Amino acid sequence: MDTLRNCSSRGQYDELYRESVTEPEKFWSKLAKDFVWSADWSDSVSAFNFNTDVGKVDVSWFAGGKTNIAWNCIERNIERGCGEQVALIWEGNDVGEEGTKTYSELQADVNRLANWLKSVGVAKGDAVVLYLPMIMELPIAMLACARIGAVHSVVFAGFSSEALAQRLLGSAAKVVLTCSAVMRGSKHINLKAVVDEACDSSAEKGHKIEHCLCFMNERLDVEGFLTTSRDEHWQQAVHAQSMECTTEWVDAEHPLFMLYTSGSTGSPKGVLHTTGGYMVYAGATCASVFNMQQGDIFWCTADCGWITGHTYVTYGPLLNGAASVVFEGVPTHPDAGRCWQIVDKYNVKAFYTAPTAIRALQRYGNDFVLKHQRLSLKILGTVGEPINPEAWQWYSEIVGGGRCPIVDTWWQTETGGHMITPLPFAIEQKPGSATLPFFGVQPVLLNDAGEELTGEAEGYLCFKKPWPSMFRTLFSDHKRYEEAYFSMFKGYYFSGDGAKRDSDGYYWITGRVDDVINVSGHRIGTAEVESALVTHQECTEAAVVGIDHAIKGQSIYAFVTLREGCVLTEATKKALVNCVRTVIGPFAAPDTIQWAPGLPKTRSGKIMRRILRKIASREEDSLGDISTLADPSVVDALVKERSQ
Ligand code: 6R9
Repeated sequence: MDTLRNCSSRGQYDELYRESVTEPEKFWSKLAKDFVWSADWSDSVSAFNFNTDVGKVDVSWFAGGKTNIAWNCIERNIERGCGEQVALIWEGNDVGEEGTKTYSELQADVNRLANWLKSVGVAKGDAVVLYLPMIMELPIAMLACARIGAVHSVVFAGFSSEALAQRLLGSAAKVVLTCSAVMRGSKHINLKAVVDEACDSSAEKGHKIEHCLCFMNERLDVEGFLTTSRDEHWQQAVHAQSMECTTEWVDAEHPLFMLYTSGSTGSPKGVLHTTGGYMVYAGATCASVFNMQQGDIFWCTADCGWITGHTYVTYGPLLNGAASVVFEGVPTHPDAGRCWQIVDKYNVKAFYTAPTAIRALQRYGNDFVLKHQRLSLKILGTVGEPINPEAWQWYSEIVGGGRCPIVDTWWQTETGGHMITPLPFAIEQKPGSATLPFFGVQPVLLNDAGEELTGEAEGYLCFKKPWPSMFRTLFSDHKRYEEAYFSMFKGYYFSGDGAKRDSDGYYWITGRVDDVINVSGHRIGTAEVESALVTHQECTEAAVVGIDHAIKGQSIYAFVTLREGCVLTEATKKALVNCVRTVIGPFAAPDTIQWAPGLPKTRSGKIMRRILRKIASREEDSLGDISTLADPSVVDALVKERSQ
């Protein structure tokens, strides 16, 4: 890993990159050897097939090798003499709420919880659902699953009970881990009630949750949170367990976790990641992109409910022996200086957040930043959506004081780790560009005909070769995996994003080319929001699009058609928004709801969202070709309706 950490010039990057793509086996095995394996992998480091004409899409890395990622995150550091070093730093919602865990303490907690999981029958390969806020028990629970070879499925604690129920069913988990309640900003959220509803709903559909372990949030007065016979009090149950737990050494290709994400069609997809390749890549990207060294203080503001939290709150930092900040609150509570106060409090070296947070904080003005020192900061990172150059400049000049490189990291739930990103001290940055591929990553831009474009170009962002942390399948739906990602361009993984390459070979992500909306860095499928809207009894049809939003990047604009005789009153709009909050969660709520006397459809009945996007963005002057519409007059009707 030191070779990666020491890469500090463009020449060194070019050289290492060349080696990574010409001799990937050598390159990746060298890095993998930094970790502890109980059995070596066989001769070939990786094997793959991306083309369904040739057979099943299949990817493997380090096959034959055996390892355990929890061991590599914990014992490997303890054996290096870092047991007393801090592994997790917890900062609560309110100022003054705080806590830490050393690597040795983490080991004890992980083992106790792993033993509890075993005591209720969780075995290697079983799924466990985690519905937890950002408290240290969340990374601890992930590691406890990994310790025994169980597969964690973290569900972001902002999802509704229906969305949680869907994921409980989807993963076939029998055990769920949660927390009594939590504060987010000034909002009190009763998580346990959400879990109860979800378990009941899942039981109605024939899937019974047998055990629910509930962490008692002692900061909040939640009486009677143990409501059913499946419930157990976390602290009491876990305290009774032994601190010793046998590590389950698993095959490199043993599933580590699944994580649901939104696609352009259908229900959310259970992206499945395996152990060995994910571990090596999470460790390598952290070492490189955040220049992470043992003992560093690293803060990624993402929630562990998303992939960014998996790789850059939990696994990556611990694999590098760093201390990872777990922040329960929001950046504007109690005021917009909270992040910089935390940076100073813990001497954070690298800070990693989403452009939406940067834009939101920028709006509060510079004073909130400038009243804190921020001298410990060396690297600033962004992820989740394209960053506009104004926000980039503000981040660089005001937050970073002009001293910190900005790493604009492009990647996805599916990719497991950074794919296109600057290395902080080796690659010159350009505001708004994710710059160049990470080691071993070979992006290609394709045109509509599936031809590779060379030089300066714009096209579909695809990958022809696998990288270690690539997802291996969609949980129990390999066919959908092939159809959703490998059928559009035979022989390529298609990311769903468009990108441009400039004359320096730098990549500029232009955003999703499918129907996925990116609100505040959260991926939301149009189909999911539409099916939530039509759960309202008066709503017969809905079509949603994303439109530009100054802070959130995109916001959701919904067109709805109601039953004959029904009127879209303010109350109905509210009720429709509530349907989305209930089915998905508050973060997916549309900002605008417009009545649609009809929707622009092709003769085959496909909604043309391109046209709706133009109408919603008030750009009807540039509608383009509407001749394929079954009824072109709906366009005028929608424009008229919008202006009312
Ligand atoms: C890690 C994560 C993935 C989608 C991706 C793209 C967008 C992420 C970006 C970016 C431009 C960046 N995206 N990082 N767009 N520049 N630096 O966010 O995963 O939630 O799966 O979202 O986010 O559109 O396809 P995920």
